[in-house]
Amino acid sequence: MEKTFWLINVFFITLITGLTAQNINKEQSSEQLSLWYEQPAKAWMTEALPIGNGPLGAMLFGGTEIERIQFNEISLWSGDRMPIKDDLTEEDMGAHQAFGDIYIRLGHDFNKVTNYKRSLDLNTAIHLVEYDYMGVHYVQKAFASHPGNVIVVQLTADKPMAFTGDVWLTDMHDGKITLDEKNKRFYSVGDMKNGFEYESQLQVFTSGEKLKMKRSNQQSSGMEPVPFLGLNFIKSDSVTLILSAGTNFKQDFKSEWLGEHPHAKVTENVDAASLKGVDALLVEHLADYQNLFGRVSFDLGKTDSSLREKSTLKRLQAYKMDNSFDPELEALFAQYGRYLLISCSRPGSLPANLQGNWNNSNLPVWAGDYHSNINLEMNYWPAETANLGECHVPFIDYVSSLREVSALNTRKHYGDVRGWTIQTMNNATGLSFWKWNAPGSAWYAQHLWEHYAFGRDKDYLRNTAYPILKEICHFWEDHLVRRADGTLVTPDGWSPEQYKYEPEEGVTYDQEIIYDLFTNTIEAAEVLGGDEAFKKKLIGMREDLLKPAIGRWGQLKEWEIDKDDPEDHHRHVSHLFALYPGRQISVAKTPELAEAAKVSLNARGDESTGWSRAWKINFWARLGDGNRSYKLLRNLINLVDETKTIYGNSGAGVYSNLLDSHPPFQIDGNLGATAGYCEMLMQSHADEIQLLPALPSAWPEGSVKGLRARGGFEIDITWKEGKLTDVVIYSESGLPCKVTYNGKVWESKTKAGKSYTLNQSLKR
Ligand code: FUC
Repeated sequence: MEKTFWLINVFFITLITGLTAQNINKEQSSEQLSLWYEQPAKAWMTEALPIGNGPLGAMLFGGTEIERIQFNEISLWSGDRMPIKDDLTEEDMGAHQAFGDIYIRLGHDFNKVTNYKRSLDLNTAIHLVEYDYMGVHYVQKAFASHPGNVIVVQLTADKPMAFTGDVWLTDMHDGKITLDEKNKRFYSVGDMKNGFEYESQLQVFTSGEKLKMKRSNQQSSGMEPVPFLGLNFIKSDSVTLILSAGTNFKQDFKSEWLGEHPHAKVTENVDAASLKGVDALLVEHLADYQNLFGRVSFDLGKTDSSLREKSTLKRLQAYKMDNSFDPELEALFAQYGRYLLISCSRPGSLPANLQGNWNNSNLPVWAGDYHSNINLEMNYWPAETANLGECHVPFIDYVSSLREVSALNTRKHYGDVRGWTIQTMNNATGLSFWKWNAPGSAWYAQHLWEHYAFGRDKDYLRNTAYPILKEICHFWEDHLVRRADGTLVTPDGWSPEQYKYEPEEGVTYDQEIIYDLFTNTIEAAEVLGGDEAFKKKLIGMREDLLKPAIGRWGQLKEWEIDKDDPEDHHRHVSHLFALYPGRQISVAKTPELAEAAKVSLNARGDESTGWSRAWKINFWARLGDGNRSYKLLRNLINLVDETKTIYGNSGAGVYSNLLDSHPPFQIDGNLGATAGYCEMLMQSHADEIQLLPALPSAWPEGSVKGLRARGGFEIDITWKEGKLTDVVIYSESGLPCKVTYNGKVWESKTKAGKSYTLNQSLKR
């Protein structure tokens, strides 16, 4: 099926100068962009609300008797740092660790509290708790400042001397907690017995003078509100807390991952923030956060006002039970993924793990690790399209940091090969555990290329991305097997996580990811020039790779041998990598394979784990079926409270705090879903920008502003009655631009820094 495009010869372009990303989005109000609840959270996983600044993350409960603020630092890991043994165990790999909690005891009996509301405003990244108690109106405001690397909590009231209670800090390990009584600062200092040292400091400000230290004989476990060492305040006008935490983790294999003790840095953060004060910190926080968050807006339609007034929990219940039409909740969920990524992935720290940076356990499920066979990659699917390129950087830095250690591991396992790859479970220091995932590093490499494809920073491509792409190609040059007929296959592939089958040749998942790696590297070599021989070699090898093929029941084959079971509802759909996030299969260029992908997807079914549903939103968007994507989206915004691990289809969806349930909580489903919205509304993987490629009939009217397309473009799209009405394209890099909608094409040169309004040409 050839798509017939015709070139519009006459089109109208309005040049708007000076329109930049930063001033296009003030369109979704805080009201529309808030999660809110009528009761304090009881359960960490399903109810508490997350804030974070990249390195620090916290979950807030909004308690009135006791408030609990559970916090994390993204580099606090147990386990070993260095690949010391041949057969690593899960214990060697360790796990991401919980750090500690702040508790504030106010003793406001919730039964006597009125007008209670706790909320999280995605526009400002502020968590707010408000209520009335004994004639006093109480407000608790909390935010995580990225510029200051602190978490700030401020309690105020409309009457003086309203606060009497205790505050204390806990530690989830055997750290020592001390209190500098004079300066009202808590310290928790410890080490993980693996070389990693950590420290947190909590500065307390109260207005009353009657502050005293309180000791208890009971040891705090970090889970229960037992003050080991508390600070008691009496009749204070307000309570302000400033927390910072850090470790000596250094993202450098050569230094054995060890840097400075965090004491100086944490002290500096808390001192500087204390000096600044909450108001100045807030101004700084808003400028930083909104610069990222404010770039994109989603208007997917209006929710009925009677529904809009309800709490997030009630809306989720209505969405599930009454099949309510709630496009504002859907837009909120799209933005939540952006909020979460901004809050747990900032340059200078580790990437988002399985739970982003929100973890209350020292034995989190799957170690709270970096899973290479879908999860870590999915976390970063929205990074570029949802206009958060900066938030992609921690993943890229992480990949860079793995090179040497992974090359050692790879040679131990694969023998005499160049380059490197990884296993399925990975920690912060490149310790790899469980099944080898041979194409894992090539999948990571896709992200390095995509960061260039959207951002067009040639220096980055030359100095950071290309050397890594190239060395991963070297791994495949050495590891691929050439058959007698010249075909290149992987010798030992495994389609994740199909336990029934032993490793074998030419598994589709491997072949497609290698194809993607070679394609990206070839394009990178073209951009940079000067590596002709290598480029030619890759072109030849790509040609010889075993390609995706159609099986006996019309499915896209998962293995070379046609053994796919039509009753297989496995959550992984690895053989469709080429459809998304890859670009080898598309409706336009490979229609038969796209059709086969549909057959496979239909057989797999829509019901599966959280992340699997999110992936399927993206697949159907690439297949141009917006209604099916929408169905999957509804399947994902499915209120559940299941917290045990289930691999099948039950318990998957979202918790009342909108965090994705695998189950249990796993952040990939949130982030993959946000990527899905972007793919439904715009795609740019096929050398053109496709507008509204998979618009569902549930969103007849709306707009999306600030999405990012490959080639360095930012796009605003408006539609009515399911049809495009307005498009504005902002060119960041000045590359030529090709836009398509419904078979119509607009092509033009662009100038960097200019915006183009395509009014008539595409709409007719
Ligand atoms: C992969 C998936 C599981 C889970 C785990 C963290 O192994 O198959 O469903 O998401 O990663």
